[in-house]
Amino acid sequence: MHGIDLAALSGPGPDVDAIVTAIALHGVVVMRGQTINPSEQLRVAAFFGPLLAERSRAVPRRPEVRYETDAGGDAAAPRRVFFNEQWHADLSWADVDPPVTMLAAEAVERGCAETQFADMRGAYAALDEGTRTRIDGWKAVHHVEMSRWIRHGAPMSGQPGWARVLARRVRALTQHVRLAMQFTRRGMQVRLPPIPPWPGIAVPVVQIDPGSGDRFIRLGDHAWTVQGMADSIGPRALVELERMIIEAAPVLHHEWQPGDVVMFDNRTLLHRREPGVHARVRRLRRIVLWPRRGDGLEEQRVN
Ligand SMILES: O=C(O)CCC(=O)C(=O)O
Ligand SMILES: [Fe+2]
Repeated sequence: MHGIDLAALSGPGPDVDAIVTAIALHGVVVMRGQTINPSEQLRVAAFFGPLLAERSRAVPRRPEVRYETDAGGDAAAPRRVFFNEQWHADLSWADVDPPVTMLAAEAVERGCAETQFADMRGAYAALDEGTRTRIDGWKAVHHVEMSRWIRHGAPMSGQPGWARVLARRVRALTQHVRLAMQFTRRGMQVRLPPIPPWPGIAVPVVQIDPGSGDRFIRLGDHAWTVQGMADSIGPRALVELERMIIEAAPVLHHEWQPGDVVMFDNRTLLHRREPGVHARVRRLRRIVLWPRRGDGLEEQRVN
């Protein structure tokens, strides 16, 4: 999108509305040449709706802004970014769907990992009638810890899966309490990261985009099984369906340039960091928007 100077925005208005419309229409909006620091990014993001507090990797004193940092070629990078390299929707395991994510390039070297977006409306449109009928009525079960265990458990650590799931859950609860105290003390209005119910929330695999009326596929790395299927069948069926859907989906490759701010529809797209590219400096700041109460998006999720 041209002609938008995010730092100059003073509040909700025509520019914010134009960006919202463009996201609904195109899925991804790229605004180049922006100069916004973390505070400005936060101020501008808040014009679009409530913000989510991050549990980890937050900017100091700015818990709504999370850093995705690559120092360039450091040995820990492949492991740290592993989950960002899987096709996912941010917080698809939450009880409501965050509608939009904003990524701002703070420092990006030429040749650093792209961010890739897969259009799930296009994916549904490309499915054959047989598959559409087969998945009609499917609900995928999304849970951030369960999916990491079931999908990726073995290669990630020697610890038994259940111990890691439990440890992550205790950590999430502790962080929740710490953030709640922090915000209450400062009188801030921010959504705390939700704690997902066990063993996940059931999310319809085929959904209708309220804006366009198009059907789209809702899956991604946080989904780990299909509700009602045996554990010996569900996880495999889901991964196979997802592979097919990604193959069918139109994919946008975003190469980062300094000054880029990207906002995308976190419901009708999946995204990932380009896998296997870790050699270059890359620092992005992420802000996740939360639905406004009563704007219809909270009713979107049918469990
Ligand atoms: O680093 C990227 O390209 C994507 C990061 C991401 O998916 C996230 O922070 O949720
Ligand atoms: Fe993400």
